[in-house]
Amino acid sequence: MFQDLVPGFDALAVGLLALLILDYIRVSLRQGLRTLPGPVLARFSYLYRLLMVYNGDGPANYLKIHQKYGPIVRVGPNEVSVADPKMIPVIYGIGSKFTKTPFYDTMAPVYQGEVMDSMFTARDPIYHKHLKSSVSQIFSMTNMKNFEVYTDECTQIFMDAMLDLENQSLDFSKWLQWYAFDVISAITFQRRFGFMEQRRDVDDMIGKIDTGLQYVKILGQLPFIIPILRRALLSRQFQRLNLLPDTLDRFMKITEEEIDRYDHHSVENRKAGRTDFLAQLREKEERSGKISHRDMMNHLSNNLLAGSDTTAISLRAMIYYIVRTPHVYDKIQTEIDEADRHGRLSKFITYEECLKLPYLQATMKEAMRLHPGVGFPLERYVPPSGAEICGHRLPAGTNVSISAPVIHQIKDIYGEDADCFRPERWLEASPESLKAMDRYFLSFGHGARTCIGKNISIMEMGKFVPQLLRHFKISWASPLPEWRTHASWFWKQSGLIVRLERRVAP
Ligand code: HEM
Ligand SMILES: *[C@@H]1O[C@H](CO)[C@@H](O)[C@H](O)[C@H]1NC(C)=O
Ligand SMILES: *[C@@H]1O[C@H](CO)[C@@H](O)[C@H](O)[C@H]1NC(C)=O
Ligand SMILES: CC(=O)N[C@H]1CO[C@H](CO)[C@@H](O)[C@@H]1O
Repeated sequence: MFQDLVPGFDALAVGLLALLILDYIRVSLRQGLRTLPGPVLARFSYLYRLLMVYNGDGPANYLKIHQKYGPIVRVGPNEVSVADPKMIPVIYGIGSKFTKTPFYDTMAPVYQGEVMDSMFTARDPIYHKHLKSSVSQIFSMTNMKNFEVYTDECTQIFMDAMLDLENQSLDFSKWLQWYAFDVISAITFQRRFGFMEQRRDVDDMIGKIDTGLQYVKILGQLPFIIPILRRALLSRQFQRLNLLPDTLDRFMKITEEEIDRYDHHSVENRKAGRTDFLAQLREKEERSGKISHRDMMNHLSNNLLAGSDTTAISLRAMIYYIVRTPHVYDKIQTEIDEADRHGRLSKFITYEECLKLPYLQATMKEAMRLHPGVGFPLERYVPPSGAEICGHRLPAGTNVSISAPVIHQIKDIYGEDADCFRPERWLEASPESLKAMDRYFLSFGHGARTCIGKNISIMEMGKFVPQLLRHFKISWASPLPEWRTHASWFWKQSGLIVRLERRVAP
């Protein structure tokens, strides 16, 4: 009987294997994709995508495949990476029908047992519009002056700590993140987590985000797992198993506490003239209608998640490139000192004042060009009508993406020395080239889903960096010649070891 069954098993196994192979071949020959250049493994399997990002070198690997295969590369069974700047408005432009892919589901938090898509993760354009409409005014340029006082408080704490730690080797990768985190929480609900005061990762909050990002990095490459995981995350049994660390729980709790605190003291708050994000949202409700508690939680917690790592990365990039490029350091220092001598800088440099430091602004852009905060491709679906991308007709549902680190290296746009740190390029460019450099600058994304927090981060960095350079001389103090970087969506750096020495402004 057993022998009778074995041949049957064999036939079944062979049959299944044949089906699997046929399926692989079918996938690899997918209409519209089979003629695209790219590595062979990528046609069959998501493994290739995973291998490209696994070690944290995604940005360099995406650059490499485009150098090898050209401006359009098939990077997965149904995934295409594009390095042609002319396609940026097509894919991401306002009015484009390309929506976000399940990749973004990996970053949605869970609140009260239900997935809570944020303005950043939302894939449905209607839901996205609903979320955006209640907050967009708070992110406007004119509203930034209401947030300056909160950043100044944090800057004071940072500077005091630097005086205290004068001449010692400091891990600035950590300090800048502590700063950015405390700033965004102060702006959001007038509470600092206290990273700078305690000089440590309070409640392991940063560590937990990092752990979460490792999941994003890996699971985001394996889209067939995402819906399964999403369902699992919501099941009671799974939550009891506690397999995934509660990465975002702590943020949700704090956000909830802060809403409570505000609501219990709303009269005092109003007298005290609070102008943080939470206070402004509550005031706005009186003019334009109630915002649900869930949406409130959504907006506030999303500020913390979207606005801390990104700004920290960009601050690190600025400090790193300034310190490692002496002629840039000299020039920026001269610009700051000159403005200072002429009485054009307040005790805390204001947003308005920093916008009048052109070399500083160019340095900020250049640092973000070479090292964008988001190092991964920004994935979108081709709409139901299909699309013409780089001369290829791609079918509906194909996933297309463009990566900032790849676009920012294109010599036709950024110059022959696109791989060098040279802020001058932003000041010397002809009006037409400058327009292209700006239009294709992808550090904040592009178009319909561009970063809404851009004004906050430009304000924050523009005020902080000159304030620091005004009062301290920063030098490289690491035994290693470089920092280290690891991209898992965010392109984080470590090993930014420096020493600060107090200086007397001339
Ligand atoms: C230098 C700092 C920052 C960088 C480099 C950055 C980068 C980005 C990028 C690349 C996107 C688009 C992502 C995509 O297309 O998938 C984005 C979206 C977003 N960012 Fe930022 N960001 C920064 C700061 C902030 C801050 C401070 C906040 C909030 C306080 C914020 C909130 C958001 C939100 C809500 C979105 C989604 C917008 C939408 O889809 O409508 N970001 N950011
Ligand atoms: C920043 O402020 C300017 C001026 O108010 C506004 O046009 C722009 O939309 C703001 N940026 C974002 C991303 O909201
Ligand atoms: C730091 O170093 C400078 C120059 O070496 C010195 O003048 C200063 O006193 C030192 N400060 C402290 C707090 O050690
Ligand atoms: C990586 C990714 O999100 N891939 C998606 C591409 O599109 C197909 C359907 O068209 C999805 O099933 C994949 O998950």
